[in-house]
Amino acid sequence: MKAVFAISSLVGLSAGWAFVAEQPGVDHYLLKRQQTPAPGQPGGADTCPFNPDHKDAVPVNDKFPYNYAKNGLPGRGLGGYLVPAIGDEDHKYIAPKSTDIRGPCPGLNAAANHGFIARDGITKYTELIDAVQNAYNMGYDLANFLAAISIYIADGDLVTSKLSIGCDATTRTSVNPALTGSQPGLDGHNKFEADTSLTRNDYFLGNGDNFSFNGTLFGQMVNTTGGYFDAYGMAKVRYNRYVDSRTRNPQFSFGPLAIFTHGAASFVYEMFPSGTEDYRPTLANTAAFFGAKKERDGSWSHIPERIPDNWTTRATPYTFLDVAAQTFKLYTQYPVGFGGNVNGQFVGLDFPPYIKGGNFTGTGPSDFACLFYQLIAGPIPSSLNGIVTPTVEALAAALKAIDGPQWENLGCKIPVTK
Ligand code: HEM
Ligand SMILES: *[C@@H]1O[C@H](CO)[C@@H](O)[C@H](O)[C@H]1NC(C)=O
Ligand SMILES: *[C@@H]1O[C@H](CO)[C@@H](O)[C@H](O)[C@H]1NC(C)=O
Ligand SMILES: *[C@@H]1O[C@H](CO)[C@@H](O)[C@H](O)[C@H]1NC(C)=O
Ligand SMILES: *[C@@H]1O[C@H](CO)[C@@H](O)[C@H](O)[C@H]1NC(C)=O
Ligand SMILES: CC(=O)N[C@H]1CO[C@H](CO)[C@@H](O)[C@@H]1O
Repeated sequence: MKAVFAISSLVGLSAGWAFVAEQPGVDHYLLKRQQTPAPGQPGGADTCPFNPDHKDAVPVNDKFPYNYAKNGLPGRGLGGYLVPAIGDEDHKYIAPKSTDIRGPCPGLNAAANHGFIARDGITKYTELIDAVQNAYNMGYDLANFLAAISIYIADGDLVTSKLSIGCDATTRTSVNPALTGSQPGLDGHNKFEADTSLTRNDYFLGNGDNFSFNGTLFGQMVNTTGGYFDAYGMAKVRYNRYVDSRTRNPQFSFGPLAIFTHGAASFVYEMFPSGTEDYRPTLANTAAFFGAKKERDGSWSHIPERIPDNWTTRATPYTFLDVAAQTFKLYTQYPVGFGGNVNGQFVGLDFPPYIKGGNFTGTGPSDFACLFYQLIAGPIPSSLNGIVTPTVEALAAALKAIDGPQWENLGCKIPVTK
């Protein structure tokens, strides 16, 4: 009986962690999709830019305070200011050099091009949390959650707390590459980077390039939304991207973590719009953040991401619960199945109690909040330490980082054990 329990709880768990290693008795067909690029492939260590001259981002100061977020602590959360501030040379736009790393997140790429993140694209926990608060007025809780999940669990180093915002830069992020193994950075597929991204190819369909901007996909997004990227247009875009991947990608995988792609879609209309345009998600503004440049023939090419001129942040912080609410809003317009393609057939997965047979069973935004939380907080038996990634230490570090009273009133169906 005990053994059966152990195995079934592991199955539920591994459905959440697309990157659980092979375990006897575990139905792992959907779990092995995490891919490490082979030598020479995009995203891998040998093709990753190397900048020998790493300089940390310049912190905000009394003259140019932004949100006054420093040292990984909560800032003021008072938005509506110009970014970059007039006269702030440290945070002006500079195009990345060929030795600088950029990746799948337009928000972080733009932050690096403006020096809120180290310009070489190798950042660390505290710098990342400061950067998104100061540059975008992202809420501390959300900033912390995203930083924790990306650095501690998915793609970075537990000891140095360093993260590459793109390809594998293990030699610079890891405390000891021989011990930690490779740290794929944010490009790492099916860790935090997922299929069905707005403007990035699926890993499989793109021959392993899942992080470069794809102008055709941006063009589709423009067409679908009519160039006005609100919650209704973006819900349609998410749905189209899902259907396209599920239809064409034999390796299609949409696990619980993939719902973050819905969350990221909300950033387009919640984080990018400018107060100087009444917070309307316009084409010119959105294109600047994505680094999308319209060519004469109507196609979209890529230039470095930048914060548009005369741009002001959202007024109130964009919080974790805001993302859960927007994820719910996007998802419920076009509910889609969780799971993956196996031998030409879509197979739904279970992630109790929020996903059953591929169906999301939640009834409100807090269920998405709880699902997000459970992705970090789901207990992993310590006997599996070293077999599963993330390790128990990684989960513990992430849980510690995001822990706080904000979770207590959510009423999640599975209480989180601390
Ligand atoms: C700690 C903070 C952040 C982390 C770790 C992070 C990480 C990521 C990652 C890994 C992706 C790729 C997901 C996928 O496969 O689709 C992504 C996508 C995205 N992120 Fe971020 N991000 C952060 C903050 C931000 C901010 C502040 C913004 C906006 C100001 C932003 C906007 C976006 C958008 C729009 C996408 C979707 C891109 C696309 O699908 O083409 N992110 N982010
Ligand atoms: C961009 O996406 C389109 C649509 O999925 C695809 O046909 C095309 O091959 C992609 N382009 C590149 C350069 O990957
Ligand atoms: C967007 O619509 C225009 C006009 O109908 C069309 O020419 C173009 O090919 C479309 N772009 C994409 C990427 O579908
Ligand atoms: C910046 O935005 C403000 C407010 O909309 C506007 O009055 C001003 O003309 C803009 N300045 C520039 C240089 O675009
Ligand atoms: C979800 O539920 C519906 C019935 O409401 C069912 O037909 C479907 O197969 C389920 N699974 C997925 C992955 O959609
Ligand atoms: C199909 C596709 O997207 N191929 C691209 C894979 O990535 C490499 C390097 O980033 C490109 O050169 C290919 O065109």
